[in-house]
Amino acid sequence: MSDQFKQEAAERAAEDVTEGMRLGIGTGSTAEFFVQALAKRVAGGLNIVGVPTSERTRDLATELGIKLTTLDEMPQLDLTVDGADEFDPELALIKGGGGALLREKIVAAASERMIVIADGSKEVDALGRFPLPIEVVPFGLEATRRAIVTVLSDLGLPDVLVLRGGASQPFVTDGGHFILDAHLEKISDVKALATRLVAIPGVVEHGLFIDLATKAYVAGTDGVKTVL
Ligand code: ABF
Repeated sequence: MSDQFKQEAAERAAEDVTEGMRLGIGTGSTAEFFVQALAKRVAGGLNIVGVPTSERTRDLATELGIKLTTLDEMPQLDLTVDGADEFDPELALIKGGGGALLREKIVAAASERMIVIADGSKEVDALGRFPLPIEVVPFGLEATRRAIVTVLSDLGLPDVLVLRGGASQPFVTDGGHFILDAHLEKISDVKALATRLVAIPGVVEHGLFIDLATKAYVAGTDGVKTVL
């Protein structure tokens, strides 16, 4: 069922793509449905160029015949379409469950608009039930972890940080970094947390996307609703 909803949201977003668009293309299972829907429109004659947010998306889009470029070639984009792990009523997001948060955020920030595509299970009143991914450089991992714990304690949040993949075989991002997943339950002040995290030298990025998404297509049993 969830797959069907993801596909419906993705197909709705593909309808918003217009001729000549410069498009950021997201990562994850919902974004893959978007790539498939977009590929159908491209096969039908739509002319667009895409910037993928991960190697995985690059491979799929290439395979399906979507013309791609890089942000260096095309540093300003019209629209990014991407999934999310959670979104709140203000369209603040948690992303990065798939490990592509850094490229996803760079691409979204380079885009004039961002559409989130999701099934209804991602909609929450307050972010935090989904563990917040924090991308860190491998050098000085323990020092960075401690600095993050201090920030979480200062903000009254639980300080449970889990190295993705485990210590013996950590997950490595497309950028060569590690991810610490923070189990926070409920983030009361999203902006304060974001500001404090980016100030830590070993933190490359975090999965809080604030003031980036401009619209969400959310699919459920009642069809696809638009959140603005
Ligand atoms: C990407 O894919 C990520 O930022 C997010 O972690 C994940 C959502 O996954 P899915 O669409 O598979 O639920 O958008």
